[in-house]
Amino acid sequence: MPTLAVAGAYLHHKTSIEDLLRKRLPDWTVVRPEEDAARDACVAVCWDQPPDTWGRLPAVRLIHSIGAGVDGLLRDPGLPDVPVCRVIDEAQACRMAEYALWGTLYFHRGFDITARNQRDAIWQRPPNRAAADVCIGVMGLGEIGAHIARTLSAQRYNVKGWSRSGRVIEGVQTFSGPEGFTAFLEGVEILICVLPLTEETEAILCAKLFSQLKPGAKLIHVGRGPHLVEADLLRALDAGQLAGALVDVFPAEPLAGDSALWRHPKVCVTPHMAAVMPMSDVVSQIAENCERLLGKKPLLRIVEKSTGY
Ligand code: NDP
Ligand code: OXD
Repeated sequence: MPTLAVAGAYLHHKTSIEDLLRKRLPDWTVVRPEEDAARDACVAVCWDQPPDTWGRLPAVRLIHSIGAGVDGLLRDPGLPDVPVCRVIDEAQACRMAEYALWGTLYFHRGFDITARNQRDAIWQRPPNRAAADVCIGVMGLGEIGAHIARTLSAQRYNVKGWSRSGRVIEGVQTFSGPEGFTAFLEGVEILICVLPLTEETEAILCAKLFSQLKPGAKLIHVGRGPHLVEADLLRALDAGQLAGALVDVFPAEPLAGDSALWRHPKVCVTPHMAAVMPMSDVVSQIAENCERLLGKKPLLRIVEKSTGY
């Protein structure tokens, strides 16, 4: 019987992924790395795996992320040199687009302002502008970012997008690489970060970037915590350079109770909830790759380790 080991936390899911994998792969033994049988595991299914994971899995031939982002795997210094696959899920991209649309409307239609005003019983209508007059910048145009850009463009927002290699998306003005970055940021009023975390993108949401946006811009951050320099964000908000931020991801999750972000009047914090993938989709993608590994067929959704995503 082939063996699969599940290492780390289950992301947001309460259902046991082990039970679902056992049901979907009845011919496999599903264990945790702490169990003796893990020494035979040819597949590791991971999210936030503990540092001692790899020593317990000497036979691993495929590492499968439970989530879309793989920074937690690729940044693991002990990661074995075997293929890493991830999950790419249409339902997740749709949910991310819903969150981005909600955040965009929250800022564009001034719900952030009316929520603050309500506390002081202030009756004041925020400006009511056409979507086409609002410039949105989407950083990252991959499986999720491209879906967000298309969704906002379909709502008539003026959408710009930025990627590494350059992507063409109908109705979206696209830019690429460091050379296209300044032109991308120019005039952006709502910036949405949906980048993967890599050496190039770490700390990209910093004072220099904020100063290149339209004054009073807003940030929607659904990428990864270390993209954002928190102190720069707080300074930009306090100085009025930025007028608001919706932040879903943090360097350490859950966000500590004493973080200034919880209490800042211009920050809306959400608990890494922009998109929770249906666990059935996650399990069926992992199972398919397990079967491919045994059948010596090409694996699906392999991560390009050299680019870091
Ligand atoms: P993809 O790998 O499909 O796409 C990544 C995009 O980012 C690509 O367009 C890529 O460019 C671009 N990119 C990468 N590096 C750079 C760079 N240095 N400069 C400019 N552009 C760059 O990722 P997904 O769309 O599937 O996911 C993106 C991220 O979203 C995940 O890595 C994760 O961090 C986050 N996420 C957050 C969730 C949440 O609930 N908050 C849920 C799911 C994901 P190119 O097209 O040229 O390759
Ligand atoms: C993620 C996910 O990568 O939820 O954040 O899949």
